[in-house]
Amino acid sequence: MPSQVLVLNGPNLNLLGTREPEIYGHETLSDIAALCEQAAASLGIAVDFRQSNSEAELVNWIQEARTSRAGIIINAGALTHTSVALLDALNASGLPVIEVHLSNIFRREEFRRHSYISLAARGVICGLGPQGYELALAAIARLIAKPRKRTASTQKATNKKTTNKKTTNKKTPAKGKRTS
Ligand code: CA2
Repeated sequence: MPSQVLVLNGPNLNLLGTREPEIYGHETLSDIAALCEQAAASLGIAVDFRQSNSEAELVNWIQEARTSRAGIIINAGALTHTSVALLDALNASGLPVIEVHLSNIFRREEFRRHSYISLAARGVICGLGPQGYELALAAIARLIAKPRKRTASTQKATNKKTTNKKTTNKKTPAKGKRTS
């Protein structure tokens, strides 16, 4: 069975394609869902694409994903800038998370520049419209296939631990006994 990725969309994203096309484009959320299905199929993964206007429902879905999904892609809408509950749920999931925004949140109002979601995300894609979801899927497919790479510092810490273990495993000679 292919790995399944949860693609979550937050408040008001169900309105896509109906208003503010100069910011969010003309595609509807159903168009983006279809794009994701197509992209996922070509990457050999599956998507579970959802939208909710309720923060609680989004938190519940993230909690459920912990045991049944391989990763999460999230456009939390306006909750991006307010929700510690979503941040905590994402961190608790232990899953790789990619954050997506249709618009470039850094070219807009000041309050959109801060994201709680980013603190849980392995990567953030914004300003590329629906293509951002495709890119996020490609990125998460690689993260799923290849678990987290060790950085030079984590590798150094592991080496140190191994060396310490070897040293402490050495039998200490009993008092007064010679070892050679
Ligand atoms: O750019 C994005 O994807 C956002 O997550 C969209 C959110 C916004 O609050 C974030 O700052 C950036 C808003 C989604 C509302 O979408 C609408 C679409 C059409 C008409 C009205 C709202």
